Amino acid sequence: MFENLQDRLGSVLKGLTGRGSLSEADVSAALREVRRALLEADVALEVVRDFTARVREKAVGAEVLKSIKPGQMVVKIVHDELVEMLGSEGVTLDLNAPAPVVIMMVGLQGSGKTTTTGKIAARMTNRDRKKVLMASLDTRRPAAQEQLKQIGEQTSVDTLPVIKGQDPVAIAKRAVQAAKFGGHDVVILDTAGRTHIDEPLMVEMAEIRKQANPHEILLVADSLTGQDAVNLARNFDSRVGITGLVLTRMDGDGRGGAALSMRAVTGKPIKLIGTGEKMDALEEFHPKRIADRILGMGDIVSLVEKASETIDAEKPRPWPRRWPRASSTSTTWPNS
Ligand SMILES: Nc1nc2c(ncn2[C@@H]2O[C@H](COP(=O)(O)OP(=O)(O)OP(=O)(O)O)[C@@H](O)[C@H]2O)c(=O)[nH]1
Ligand SMILES: [Mg+2]
Repeated sequence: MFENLQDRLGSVLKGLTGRGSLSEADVSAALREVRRALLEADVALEVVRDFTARVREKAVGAEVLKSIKPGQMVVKIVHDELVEMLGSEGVTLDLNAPAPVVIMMVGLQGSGKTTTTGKIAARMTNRDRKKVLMASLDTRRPAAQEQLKQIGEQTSVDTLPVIKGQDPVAIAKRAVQAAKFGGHDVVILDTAGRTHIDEPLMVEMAEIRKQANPHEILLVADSLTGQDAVNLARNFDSRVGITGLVLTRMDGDGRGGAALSMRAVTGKPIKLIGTGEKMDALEEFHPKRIADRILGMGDIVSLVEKASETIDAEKPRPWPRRWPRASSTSTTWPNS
C-alpha cells in the first residue's frame, strides 16, 4: 500500500531538498505536484485542498533555521501535515465503561467486519485478559452466524448461541444480557453488510444501536476502496454515528488514498488496521509511522526536528524571516 504515492512524493520532494535556495515559485510548483500525487492516490479532493493550503501557509511563514536547507524544511512541513491529516496521536479502543462494554461493528459487505471482530476478540482475550463474547447479528447471509462461531472456536472466544429466526435487534438484546449473566467484560456485535448503503441497512444499524447502546461503533472499511470510501464513512457517521474506523486490507497494494481521507472527512480516529487474513493480523494505527512510510524521508524529518529543538540556542538569521512574497520570486534564501 502507498507505494505509488511514496514514489511520487519522494521524487517531488527530493527535487527540493538538495537545493540551497528556494523561491516561492519553486514551492508552488512542488505543491502542485504534491497535489497531483495525492489526487492520483485517491485522496479526496477536499482533503487535498486543505492539505496543500496548510502546507503552503506554513512554508510561507517558516522560520529559517541555520543548519537546515529550505527544501528540508518543506519536507518536514509536508510530513507534519500528513501526520495531522491522519489524526496526530494514535487512539486505541475505549473500554472505559461499565461491563459489559458493547462494541458494534458496521460496514459494507465483505469489508472485513467478521474477521476484525475475531481479531479484536482474540487480542483482548490473549493480551488484555478480557472475557469477550462475540455475537453475529447477520441474519441475511445464511452462513454468517456459522462463520463467527467457527472463528470463536478457532480463537477460543465465546460466541452467542444461535437461535434460528431471531431478528438482529433481538439478538443484540440477547447478546448484552448473555454478557451480563456470563460475566463478560466486552461484547462485540458483528452486524450484516450490504453491497451498498441503503435505507433498510441504516435503519437496522440505528435500531441495534438504540437497543445495545454501544460504547464503540467501529466502521470497518476496506482500504482498497476508492473515492466511494469517503461517502461511505460520511454516511455511516451521519446516520449511525461512529466512534472510530478500522481500515482492513492494509496489506494489499491499493492506492490507499481514500483510506487516508476518511479520518479528515469524518474527524473520527482510525483505531486499528487489518494487515492480513490471519487472526493476529491486527495493528494499532500510528499516524506518524504511516506518514513516515508514505514519505520515506525519516532522516530529513529527524534532522529538522533536531535543529528545531536547538532553535533557542541558535540565533535565527535576520533575513529573510519569511518566505519571499510572490512579487519577489527572484529573491532566494541565502542558504549555502
Ligand atoms: N488480506 C486481508 N484480507 C482480509 C482482511 N480483513 C478481512 N479480510 C478478508 O476479507 C474477506 C471478507 O471478510 P469478512 O470478515 O467476512 O467480511 P464481512 O465484512 O464480515 O463480510 P459480510 O459479513 O459479508 O458483510 C475474508 O476473506 C477475510 O479473510 C485484511 O486485513 N487483509
Ligand atoms: Mg460478516
